Amino acid sequence: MTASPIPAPVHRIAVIPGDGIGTEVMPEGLRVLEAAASRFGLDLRFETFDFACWPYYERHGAMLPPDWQDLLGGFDAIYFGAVGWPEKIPDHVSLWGSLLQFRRAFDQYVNLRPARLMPGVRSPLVRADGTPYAPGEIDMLIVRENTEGEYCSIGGRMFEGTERELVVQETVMTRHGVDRVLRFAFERARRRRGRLTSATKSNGIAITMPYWDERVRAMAAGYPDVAVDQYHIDILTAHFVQRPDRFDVVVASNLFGDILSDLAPACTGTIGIAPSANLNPERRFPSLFEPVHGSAPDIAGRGIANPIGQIWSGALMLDFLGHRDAHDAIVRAIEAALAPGSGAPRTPDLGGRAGTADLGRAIAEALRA
Ligand code: GGG
Repeated sequence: MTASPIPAPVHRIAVIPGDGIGTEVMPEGLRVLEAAASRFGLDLRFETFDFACWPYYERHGAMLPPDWQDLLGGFDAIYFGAVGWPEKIPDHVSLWGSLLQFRRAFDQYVNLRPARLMPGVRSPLVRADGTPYAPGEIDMLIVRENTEGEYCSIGGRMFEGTERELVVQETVMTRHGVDRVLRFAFERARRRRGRLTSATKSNGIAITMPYWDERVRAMAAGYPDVAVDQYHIDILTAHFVQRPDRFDVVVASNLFGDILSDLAPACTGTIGIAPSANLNPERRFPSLFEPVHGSAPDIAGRGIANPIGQIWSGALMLDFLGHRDAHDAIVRAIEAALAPGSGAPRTPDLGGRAGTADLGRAIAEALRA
């Protein structure tokens, strides 16, 4: 008797392209995920939703339907493009009406944002002696706290339109919230090169930030194998530019993590390739995977956006779903397409003139090869 093959586990994935170039890079992300599914025998079931974008807002007066939590809560993962179309909706309305709701409701408290200098991509930075960085020499992982901190939206306005106009907004840090993201970052540092850098501004923001610093020191006691640096955010941004190769895992609050995770991929050539994973590490809720870049209204509609941030985010999603081999193969396919002399098309941010779909197709082909 021959044993029947064990069926691949089904992964249900909610697809939300969103706004602007999100709708252009998403098809390339899906193209590569489908190529990975066929190569590794994965059963990925995609369902696309048309909310979390300005056309939906124009029709319904809200970014999301009232039952969005029920709709999305049963998926294994959410694959997201970009949100924001300031010409139509104020950015804080679109962001708070969609992405930030997902992060909070699904307790995606870790935002993981790798930045690595890839072969064939030129860093705008050079060493003090003028030599360029080689591929892999800049390789950091930004761990951004993703559900509290400066993004709490607690506050308000008074006496609007008068001379007494007043606005106030709070930062909230909880011991539970800070410790869990720090623990995640220390664990990652232990599995990488054993160095963790923490960013605050505790001389100026003298209540919440020293608290974060204290929790870093308390957590460090349990990780004697991890070397810890603590910097003020201002000088840290200077070090990112002057010595980006010094950093391994960098952990920061919601706002500082957001800023550093745009700066880090800029140090590695282009934000167009930067991926991110909004994780609920306990897997009680779906995690969300999206490029670091936003909807980029300045280039939207021209078909020239770099799809690699979206594609690499798909690789992070497969890794989180238990398919490390598929993740590694996608990253290798990205590297093969980018490699000097590969002949693969390059989008304008990479110095070429190719379109989004040209590069997406080249990566899908490299994955099949
Ligand atoms: N794909 C990411 C995206 O659309 N980002 C828009 C944005 O402004 N995000 C701010 C944030 O991540 O806090």
